Amino acid sequence: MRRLFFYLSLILLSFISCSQGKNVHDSVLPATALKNFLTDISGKAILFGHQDDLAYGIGWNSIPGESDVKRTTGSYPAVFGWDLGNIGDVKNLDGVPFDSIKAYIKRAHQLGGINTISWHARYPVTKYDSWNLTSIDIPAILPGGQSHYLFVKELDLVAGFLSSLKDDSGKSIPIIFRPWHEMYGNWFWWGSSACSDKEYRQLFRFTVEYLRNVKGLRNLLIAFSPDKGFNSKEDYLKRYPGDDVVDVLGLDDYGGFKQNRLDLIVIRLGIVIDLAKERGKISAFTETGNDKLNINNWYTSNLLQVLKASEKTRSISYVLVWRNRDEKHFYVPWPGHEQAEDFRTFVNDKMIFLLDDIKTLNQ
Ligand code: BMA
Repeated sequence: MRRLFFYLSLILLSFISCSQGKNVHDSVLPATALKNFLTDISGKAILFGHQDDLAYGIGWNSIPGESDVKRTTGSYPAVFGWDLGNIGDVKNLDGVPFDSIKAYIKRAHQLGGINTISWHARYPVTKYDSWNLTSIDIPAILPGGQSHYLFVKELDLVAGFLSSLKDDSGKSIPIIFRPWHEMYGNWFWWGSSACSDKEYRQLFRFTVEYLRNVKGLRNLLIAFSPDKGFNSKEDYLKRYPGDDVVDVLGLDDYGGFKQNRLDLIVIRLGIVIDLAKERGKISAFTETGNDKLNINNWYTSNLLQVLKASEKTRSISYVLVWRNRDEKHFYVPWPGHEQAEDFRTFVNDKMIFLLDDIKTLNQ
């Protein structure tokens, strides 16, 4: 009798999951569902993302429902980027209150979007910002170091924030967490001038192991996100912390566009995609853009060319452009901007998915 009940429940469960169709946020473990979704869409669509999209834009700040991507195209982006820099304060490093970020993440998730979080971390000992290289001592903050407890304190704040991200029914919201990014450049304290390759791997591994094993977080896909400072698979992997602590292989590349070397971006994306395929990971163009859009029709003449350069580049799962702070620092055109029409042409491409396009997958 018990066994019959068990089989009947199984049939009922599979019926329920089939009838719901494919969904970005289905399945048991939130992170696994997201990983499966991103794997499935590879080659069919490239999701478009924007940093701080719901928080502010050109000429507006904290107006519920607003978004520069939506103002210009009619749809929200498919991917929403956020940052935990200055965690512990009321507002993040770009002036967005952490409570608001939480609400935006919840809203984006509710709408069917994907959230990714970067962390422009302060150095835990001095609390200087990510770009300040004064008195950096990585061994001091690693396990066994005299200031390790200060690093753990920061991670506790990060874990507190990430674990508080829940939907209305109390289920954890899946997040692509992207710590210690652009590690081959020399501008961050975890970059090439103040942190060795070995120290970097330890820093990364400790972060992920602490969040997953000590704090028990199950809603994270972890992204490893180098800047353009590599020319081969070997270079890309120099600081790779290991397959067990990474889910998404990324690329942050602005310089290739600035230097008009689209060919090099295609090569770098190719390296990321090849490695991701070999290792069963997701590949993503985790950060890019053309600040102030000073390259003519950048979205179709540059970004789309790179994304659609080959069968291979088309298999990237998403691309995220940086924030719209004001008219002196922005990446997405607003409705009256001279490249607004070009941006609409870009998002109307069959491969490029905004939030409304994701919704059509489930119909
Ligand atoms: C940079 C700029 C800065 C910002 C930082 C973190 O690219 O946008 O103004 O503080 O990212 O978001």
